[in-house]
Amino acid sequence: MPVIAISEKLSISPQPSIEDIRLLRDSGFRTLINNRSDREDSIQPGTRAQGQEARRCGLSYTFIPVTADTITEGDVRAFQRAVAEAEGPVVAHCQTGGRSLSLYLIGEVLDGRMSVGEVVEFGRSRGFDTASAAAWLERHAARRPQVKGFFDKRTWSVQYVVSDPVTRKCAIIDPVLDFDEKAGATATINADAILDYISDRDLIVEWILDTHPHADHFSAARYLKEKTGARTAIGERVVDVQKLWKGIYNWPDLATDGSQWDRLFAHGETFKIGSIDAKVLFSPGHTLASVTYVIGDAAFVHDTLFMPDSGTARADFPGGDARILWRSIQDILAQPDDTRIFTGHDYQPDGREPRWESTVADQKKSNPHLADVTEEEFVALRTKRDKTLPMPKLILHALQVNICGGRLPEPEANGKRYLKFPLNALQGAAWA
Ligand SMILES: N[C@@H](CCC(=O)N[C@@H](CS)C(=O)NCC(=O)O)C(=O)O
Ligand SMILES: [Fe+2]
Repeated sequence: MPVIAISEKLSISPQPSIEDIRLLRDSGFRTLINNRSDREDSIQPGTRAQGQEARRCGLSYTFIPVTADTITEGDVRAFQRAVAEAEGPVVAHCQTGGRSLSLYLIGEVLDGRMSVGEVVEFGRSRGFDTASAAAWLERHAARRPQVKGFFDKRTWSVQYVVSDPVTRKCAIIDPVLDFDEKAGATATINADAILDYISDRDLIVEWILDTHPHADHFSAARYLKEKTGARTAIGERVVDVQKLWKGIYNWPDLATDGSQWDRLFAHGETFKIGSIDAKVLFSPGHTLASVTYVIGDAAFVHDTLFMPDSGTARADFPGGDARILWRSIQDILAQPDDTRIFTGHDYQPDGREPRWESTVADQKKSNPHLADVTEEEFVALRTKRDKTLPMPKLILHALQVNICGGRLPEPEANGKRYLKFPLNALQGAAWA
């Protein structure tokens, strides 16, 4: 039976017979991985008989069945983990060895150690047709949305257009409506830059998404809905934020059922941007309603994690909670290591250029609020730091607009719109 070495630790082979398993052991292999479902044909021994024989011969045995057409990234990661954790050398098989080879090669490309062209050549030189692995990788590349960030210097906010290169459909995330509190003036400079980008590229806006009701700027969701006709959405717990602030603003007419948005997303709900799958993670802690949008391989985490040199978001707004924020962050970090993380703010430490993209792996490795930090340590450091932070200068301006989905207050009889502020309603005065 031909056994072909494909890395220092891993070899592949076609289906071994029961007798072959002992021969594999005798030639030094310590682990056998079976990538074949049971009962594909009548002569394969099947996982039960194979497992028994492998164990009898002192080999570790792992069963990760896949079919060529339905391999998932989860299968690839499970295969990588099995090889990494196994005692080597390892031999993996399916019917011909082709599927085992595909699992290995796809993992190499996903981790950036090989290109798709190299995969094809690697297979050819070893007598395998790797067209299905190459096709898998091309499909996967199409699952990688294009992400354009727009930085607003005035509020250090990052707004996004996330698009599907195949269908040209896109979502806008966390757009900012400009506001100068000294002049009481609003403008649509940021939102219009987003609209220009969209029209230059012939994108079709499907969604206008907010990650949470922002406390430091107005949302431009309403304005952009009027311009594009796209649907607006936010996390369903926004109703709790509405109830909380309805009391603070003493605002009996405020509807607290989330009816200001076209859709309220629950934890785990899925939707699509063109052909790309998106899902919603409930990520409270910074606010009661915060969500993360995971779109293809990109997670829009807004005010949970900042760049790895900038720590995490504060948890001391009304409805905030450092321990709950910690748990939300752990859920984000449970995404695959190569997930792209797009933050909602960058406060430019030491005046460096604004940056907003990292990965789960970067965050785990170098965010000082997370790397080698326990839950208790995080809660302590977050609480201590939050005591030193003044309230955002626009919190009272912003919430009354953002709990209405970015609608400015209705004009009064003279045609002018007015904001309303409670006095002595918030903690955190400059002298407190
Ligand atoms: N100086 C800013 C502060 C804004 C602020 O508090 N940002 C929140 C996110 S909405 C935060 O988490 N800040 C973390 C920090 O400042 O360390 C303002 O007044 O707008
Ligand atoms: Fe925020």
